[in-house]
Amino acid sequence: MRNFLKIASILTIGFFFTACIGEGDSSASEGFSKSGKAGSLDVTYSSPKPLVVGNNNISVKISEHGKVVKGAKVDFKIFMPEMPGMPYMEEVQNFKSNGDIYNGTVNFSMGGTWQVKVFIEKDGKKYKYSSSVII
Ligand SMILES: [Cu+2]
Repeated sequence: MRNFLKIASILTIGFFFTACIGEGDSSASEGFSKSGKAGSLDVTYSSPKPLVVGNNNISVKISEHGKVVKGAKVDFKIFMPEMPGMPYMEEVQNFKSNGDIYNGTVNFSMGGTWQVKVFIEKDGKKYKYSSSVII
């Protein structure tokens, strides 16, 4: 019985560990950060604080083959599908370029799961990064 519990707890810890890595969350830091691919681009979006209902300062960092991508057009879109008693909601922000990152303020108007799309235009090419967050 003792061995079984030991194995079960090791498996549980292992599962959470894998889940975190798989999601691309950096749970170790206090803020929020998530990353993934948009074609050949690596995209990370983050906030110095955990995301909340209301305004959030969000930064997007883009790199290609390890090199920071500057001067791209970055649109940050969030949306929540229609639900019983709630219409479809969306917000799109054009993020301003600020050195190596792109910044914007995003307002999550309610709690729940929001879909996130980052549209990037670089050298006439279009890229899209899809993600989601739970507020
Ligand atoms: Cu909703």
